[in-house]
Amino acid sequence: MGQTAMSEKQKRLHYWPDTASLAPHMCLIEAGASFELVKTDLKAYKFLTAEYRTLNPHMRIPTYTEGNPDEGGLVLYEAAAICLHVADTHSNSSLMPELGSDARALAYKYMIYLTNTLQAELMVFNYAKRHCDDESAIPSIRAAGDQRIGKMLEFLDRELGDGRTWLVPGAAHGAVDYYLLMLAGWAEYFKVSTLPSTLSVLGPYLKRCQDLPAARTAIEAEGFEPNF
Ligand SMILES: N[C@@H](CCC(=O)N[C@@H](CS)C(=O)NCC(=O)O)C(=O)O
Repeated sequence: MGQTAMSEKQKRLHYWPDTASLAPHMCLIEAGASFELVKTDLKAYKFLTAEYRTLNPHMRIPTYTEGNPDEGGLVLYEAAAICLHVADTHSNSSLMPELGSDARALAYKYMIYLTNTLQAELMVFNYAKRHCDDESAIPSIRAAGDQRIGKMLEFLDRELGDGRTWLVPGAAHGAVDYYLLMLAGWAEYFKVSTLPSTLSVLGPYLKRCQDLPAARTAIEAEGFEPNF
């Protein structure tokens, strides 16, 4: 009796436009969830209050909560974990293929590939100064990252080149497509030398992802210019 039903718990997503909160934001919209968007400018916020640190010790965006964090409510960070949790709690959505299916296994493969490779590399590229003691090393770190990001985007272009509509062959669009749209948007914004939009299959695929109603709605709500 004491427990609030999951559907009644207030959901909140701490976001900043066009950052790692974008895929969770699109997944929440796709799932039809009702949630509050909390704009959280870390540059200003981290010096102003310790409140956010209690939610996310890494002081990163995004953080997602369900219910009151002070009363044992769920506090979740890591963008991919939020996307997968939203899929799990909205199993009537097509965010992830059916549990136990081959398609579901492939969706895990792509989600983990994206977080472990493309996202990690984009972070090093963007925050190169955090990866060296000597500032003169920054251009070389970025140049190596640029090459590696290009190879990853070309790999994804080849994967999509077999005629599939969405990243998981034969499946509906879902969380992995929103995740790739988010990461490719950063690559485009960072002006890497292999721009995702210029790749023959990946480019049109990204446009297709961006045209999905949940993507359009999230981009409009966050108020940034679409990357594709
Ligand atoms: N692995 C984390 C990374 C989150 C992350 O680094 N977010 C960036 C925005 S895209 C951030 O908060 N950066 C602020 C900083 O690193 O100071 C995730 O996927 O949620």
